[in-house]
Amino acid sequence: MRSTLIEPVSLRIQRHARRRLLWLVATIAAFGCGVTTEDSTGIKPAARPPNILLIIADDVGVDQIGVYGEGTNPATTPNIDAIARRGVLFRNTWSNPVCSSTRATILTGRYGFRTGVGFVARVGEDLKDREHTLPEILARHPANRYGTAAFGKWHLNAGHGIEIREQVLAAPYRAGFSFFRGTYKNINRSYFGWQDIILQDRGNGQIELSGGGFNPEYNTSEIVNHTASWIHEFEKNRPDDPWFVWLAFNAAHQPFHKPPATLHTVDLSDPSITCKNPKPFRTPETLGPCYRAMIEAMDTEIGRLLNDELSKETLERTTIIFVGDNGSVKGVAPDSAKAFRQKGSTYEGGINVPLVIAGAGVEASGSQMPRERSALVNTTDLFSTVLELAGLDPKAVVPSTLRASRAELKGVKLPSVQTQTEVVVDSVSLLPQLRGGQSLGNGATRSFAYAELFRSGGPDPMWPVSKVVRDPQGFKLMQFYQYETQQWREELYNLNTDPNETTNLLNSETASDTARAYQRLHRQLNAIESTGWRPRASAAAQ
Ligand SMILES: [Ca+2]
Repeated sequence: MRSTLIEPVSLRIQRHARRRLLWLVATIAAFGCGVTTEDSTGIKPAARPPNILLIIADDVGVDQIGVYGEGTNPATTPNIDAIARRGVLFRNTWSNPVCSSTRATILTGRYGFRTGVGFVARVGEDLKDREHTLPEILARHPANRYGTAAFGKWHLNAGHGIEIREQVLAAPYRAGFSFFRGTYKNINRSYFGWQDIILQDRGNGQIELSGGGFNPEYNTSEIVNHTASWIHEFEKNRPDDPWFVWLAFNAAHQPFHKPPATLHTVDLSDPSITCKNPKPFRTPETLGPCYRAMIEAMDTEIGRLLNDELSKETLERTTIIFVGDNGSVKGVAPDSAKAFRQKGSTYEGGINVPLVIAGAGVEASGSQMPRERSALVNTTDLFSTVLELAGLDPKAVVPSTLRASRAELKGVKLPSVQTQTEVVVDSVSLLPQLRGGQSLGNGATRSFAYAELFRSGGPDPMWPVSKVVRDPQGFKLMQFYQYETQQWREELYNLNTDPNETTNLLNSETASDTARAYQRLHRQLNAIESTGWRPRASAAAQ
């Protein structure tokens, strides 16, 4: 790196002490239930668990991924399409409408109202140390301790101020990763000049923080370079252990730009295509090509990682998960009426994200088409799915209570969003659906999906506070918080007959089955909230 803003600094953070304590708690709980240690782990001793490569795309909805066949002008994504064709494509996956809150659901398996992350991470509304996360649990795998690393965009935490910089930047470590390299939040300046932070676990609670200079290499490619390097190094040092890699591309979040020409096939020669940031609204004709080129560049680099960087042997031992963190960006929708129904909204354009899973532990498709699942999925479900892929029983390995205490950040007040200490996990494993041929595998599937956006502060039409629930029959109930009245306004749609959500069924005389669906969904929302919903909207109204 040409400049270094952050000198290497060693921090002493008490994550390891916490891990030991949690593992002790889990073990005691298992013995308390009268089961053997072996049963309590849910381990299949003979099988080495797979590596898990979790790829997260930023601001890429189903409309941009070719294999989904939903967009009128998708990006060119042959490598993501190929992952789907090898494995399983989930048609009805809901994330939350923005980055941080979805990422928190994956890491914890819990809805945002439990973790307090309902919007873009802000102080007090970000991932707390008290949560139990995927990398923490995998790293203490009783049979094969996973190596854990995160690359690319973090953006699960907030915080600012020189005095706390090191602690803030160490957030990926506090969340359980032993290695991190990438940006703490979004790229501010350029994909060709981005702050490159490195965290390295040195053991005994010591973490080294370095880097921080502006890396001039193309971000999308560098993230893959760093991922590949870490995997190669890990496999050399710990050849018998699996790894869990959180590969969170900054792409295709703004700043919009023209990627290196070798990484995409989009013609960006028209001088009107400026790819200029910001305000991507109402200009899909000039930003759309850049956006699609950025997605294609990401796809190209995913292909390079899988086909060139990872050995065949490694690939065979790896489960690949590709998921979007929220819908496509506003302003690139071909239909301008949808411009405000994409990222940031709880309409389908904001929360229906791509999810494809293939590789180790996933039954091969056996045809040129992916096995497609229409079952409802929440991004929370990836939590239990990953644990079960690793041979772990979530019920046995997730502690029943949150941490009683957490490391405080000096100088930052972190208000408690909720006071519950019981860990409620909102995660349904997809493992049965990764097997079982073309027919739906056995196993529990969701009777509803849920998404939300909440935040403190006043009304903002760009980010409406809302919560939504849908059922497998296609009925979707939306509630929007009205600041003036402090009441919730409702809309009801039938996604099967009205996928664009144009006809609010509550505006007219409803058929009896619609009325029943409304009552059912209403009860469902109440049931979810009764398990601990803290009405952040009331905070928002303050
Ligand atoms: Ca995002």
